[in-house]
Amino acid sequence: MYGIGGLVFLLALSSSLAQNATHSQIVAGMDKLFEVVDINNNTFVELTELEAAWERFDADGDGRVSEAEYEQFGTDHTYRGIIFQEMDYDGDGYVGRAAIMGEYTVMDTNSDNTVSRGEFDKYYTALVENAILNYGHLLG
Ligand SMILES: [Ca+2]
Ligand SMILES: [Ca+2]
Ligand SMILES: [Ca+2]
Repeated sequence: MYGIGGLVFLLALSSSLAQNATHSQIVAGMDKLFEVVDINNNTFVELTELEAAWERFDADGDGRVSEAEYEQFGTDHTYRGIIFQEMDYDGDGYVGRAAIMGEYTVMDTNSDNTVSRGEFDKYYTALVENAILNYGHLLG
């Protein structure tokens, strides 16, 4: 469901969001996150920028992210294992690059092949609110 790019960004959030953050606090947090992700500051998130985040996870460079590689990046998200399993749709223990493409397509709600600041904010606000809803908290 959620691409691994989303996880990179969720991990980057760390403790910047309180457990009981309000909707407007979450939106503000995601909007701040956009500036981190938009590496070249052109007010759009390109696929390459998402891929760069994903590549940080693939420590051994074999083109796929294992659960062990993924877990090295986060220690304070108790639900991360559950999310990893959701992303690993074929159950082989790895999340591949295809998940990034999938996420990008879902984020681009008006299908103009770019992800705007508004599209990004909306996607990640929903993602975080879903996580809180499903797991009762954002941080472990
Ligand atoms: Ca950009
Ligand atoms: Ca790997
Ligand atoms: Ca778009």
